[in-house]
Amino acid sequence: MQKIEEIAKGVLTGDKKSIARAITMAENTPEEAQSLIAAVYPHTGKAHVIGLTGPGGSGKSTLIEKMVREYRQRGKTVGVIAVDPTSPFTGGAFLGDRIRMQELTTDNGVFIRSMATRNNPGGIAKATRDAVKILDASGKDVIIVETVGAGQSEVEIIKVAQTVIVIHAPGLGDEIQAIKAGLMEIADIFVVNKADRENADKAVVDIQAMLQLDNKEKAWTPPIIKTIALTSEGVPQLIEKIEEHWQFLQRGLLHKRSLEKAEAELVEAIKDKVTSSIIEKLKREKCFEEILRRIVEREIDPVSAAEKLLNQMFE
Ligand SMILES: Nc1nc2c(ncn2[C@@H]2O[C@H](COP(=O)(O)OP(=O)(O)O)[C@@H](O)[C@H]2O)c(=O)[nH]1
Ligand SMILES: [Mg+2]
Repeated sequence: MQKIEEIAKGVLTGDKKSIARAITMAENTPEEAQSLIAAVYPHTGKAHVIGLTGPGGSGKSTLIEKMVREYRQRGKTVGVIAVDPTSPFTGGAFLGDRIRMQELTTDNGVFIRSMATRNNPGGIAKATRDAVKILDASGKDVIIVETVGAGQSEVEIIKVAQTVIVIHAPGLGDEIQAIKAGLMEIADIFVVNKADRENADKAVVDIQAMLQLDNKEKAWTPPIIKTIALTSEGVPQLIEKIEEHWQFLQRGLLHKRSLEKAEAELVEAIKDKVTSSIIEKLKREKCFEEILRRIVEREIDPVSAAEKLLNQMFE
C-alpha cells in the first residue's frame, strides 16, 4: 500500500520513474493500479488530450516528435503515448530513431511511452485511459495518443481524446477508404503529411470531397492541414488549429463531452463489476457444476444454461 502511495506522490510531482512505474502497473496489473488511479484522479482534468490516428507509415511518430518540439518552444509540457501493435513493446522506446529522441527523453517536460498491446489483462483501451490519467495528473499540459489504423479498437482508444487528428499521406494505397469507414465522424482535424510528395494535393482533394458528402450542420468544420513532418513544415499551423479547436471546445462542447465520457467509463466499470460479482456468486452455487456437466453431455446448450442460471438467481 505504502508503495502505491509513494508512486502516486511521485506521479503528482512529475517524477519520470514514478510515471513509468504507474503506467506499467496500469498495463500489467490493472486491479492493483486502481487505487493509484483513484489517488491521482482528483488531480486530472487539466490536460488537453490529442488523439492522432491513421495508417502505419503515414508519419505519425515523426510528426509527433515535431509537435512535441513545437509545444516545448511554446513552453508547454507534453506526454506521448504510442499504441502501436505493429511494433513490439520495447520498454519505453519510441520512434525508429532513438538517438534523435535522446534529447527529448532527457527533457523533464516531456514523457514518451509506448504501450504494450499484447497480454494486456484489462484491455488496451482501458490501459490507455489510465496512462492518460497518470500523465494528466503529472501536470502535462498536452497529451498526445498515437494509434494505428481505423479498426474498432483504435476508435475505442481514440475516444480518450478531446481533439482527434486523422492523418493520411500519399502513396499508401487506397487507405482513404479506411479513413472514410471508421474515422470520418470523429476527426476534428485532418492532416495530409508527406506534402513533399507529388500526390499530396490529390489526398487533400479526396478528403475535401468526403467532407462535402457529409452535409450535416456542424459547429466545427474539420480543417485539412498539409505537413512535411520530416522538416516540420506545417507543424506550427497544425498546433494553431489544435489550439483553435481547444478554444472551440471550451466555449461549450467540452462539458458535454466530459459528461459523455464519464458516463461511458462509469457504465463500463459497472458492467465489469456486475459481471465478475455475478459469475463469482454463480460459481459458488451447487448447480453450477451440475450445469457444466449437462452442457458437456449435450443436454443443454451454454446460452440456455446461462439464462437458466440467471433466472434462478434473480427469481
Ligand atoms: N517524404 C516524407 N517522408 C516522411 C514524412 N514524414 C515521415 N516520413 C517517413 O515515413 C516513414 C514512416 O514514418 P513514421 O513516423 O514511422 O510513421 P507512422 O507509422 O505513422 O508512425 C519514415 O520513414 C519517415 O521518415 C514526410 O513529411 N515526408
Ligand atoms: Mg508510429
